Amino acid sequence: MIYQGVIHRYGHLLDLPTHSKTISLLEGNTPLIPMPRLGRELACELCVKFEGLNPTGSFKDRGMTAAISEAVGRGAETVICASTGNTAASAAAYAARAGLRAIVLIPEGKVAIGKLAGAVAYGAEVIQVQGSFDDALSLVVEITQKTPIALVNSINPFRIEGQKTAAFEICDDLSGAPDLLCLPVGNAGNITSYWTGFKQYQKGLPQVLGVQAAGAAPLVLGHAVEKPETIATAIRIGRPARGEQALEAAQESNGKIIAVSDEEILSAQKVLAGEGIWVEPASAAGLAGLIAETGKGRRPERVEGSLDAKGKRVVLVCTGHGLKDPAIVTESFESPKVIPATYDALVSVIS
Ligand code: AN7
Repeated sequence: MIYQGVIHRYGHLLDLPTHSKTISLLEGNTPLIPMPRLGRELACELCVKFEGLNPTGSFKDRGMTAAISEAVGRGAETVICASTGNTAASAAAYAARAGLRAIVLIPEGKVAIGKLAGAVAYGAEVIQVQGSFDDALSLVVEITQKTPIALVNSINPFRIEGQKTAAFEICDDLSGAPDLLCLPVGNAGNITSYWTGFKQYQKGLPQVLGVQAAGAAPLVLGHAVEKPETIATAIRIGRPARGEQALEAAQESNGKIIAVSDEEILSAQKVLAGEGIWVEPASAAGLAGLIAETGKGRRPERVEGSLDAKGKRVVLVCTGHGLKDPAIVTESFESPKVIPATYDALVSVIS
């Protein structure tokens, strides 16, 4: 049968109201890519769930199809979200598909260009807020309490329902849950969705390693971060809406939530690119966390109580495509060489 998106495939497992009217861009069905070379280095059986291959380039599309389907089915005319970028692009695309007005609030100057461009291209009204994602989210919550505008951040329960489908796909592809799941944590909707999905699907439960950026690690510090900072702008979030549920997922799964530095994130991004998988910085946090926990260079303080991945089936969730944030790469490499259009010049420049 032709693939028709996550609601068509897994709708019977999603708690969506009967008034929902499916709006889909055939999101989901993303590949679980084996990583044999990197797996050998880390002494585990490693795969990447490449969520950057969704229609708007991130995992957000799984939840957005559900949230927009519900909103349009109940007659909403306008949707709104706060976003570090990917939610904005996804909301904009699905709202366009549904014929809804989309308003997206982003932290001024802190959204990667591929995400901002996406939101604009899909026709959203983009508003920059002089503040953080957390400030923007507070504004969005307030306006949706006072007006009929529909909120499509992951506070919206249908977002979580849709995002559970990634856990279902992994279990279907592996004929069971992996032993360990590593993923970045920002507002904590995704870790909540995976854990809910694995528990519901009953094909086994992974340990969950949630990874925050050190400059935006409220769940590791145990308190909100007023001024979050990280080059991984997707997870530059100081007050995660579903923080409690993220901590529960880590605890119930016998996993943990850790923080990694921006250097570790960028280095993990390079490692993945060296295997042919280009992801945005936030999406490399899962690998950075796995390396910090189990790699040869693991930090001494992590040896005690660190997760053991040896010989285990490990899935890295790579949440967004590298094309979302080209600047992080192009700013750090030298411009490609320029040569005259002659054979001799080519030979001399490559030898
Ligand atoms: C690539 O788009 O919060 O822990 O507003 O874009 O569910 O928040 C993005 C988050 C990981 C963290 N990886 O997921 C937004 C937004 C990427 C992301 C996360 C995000 P959550």
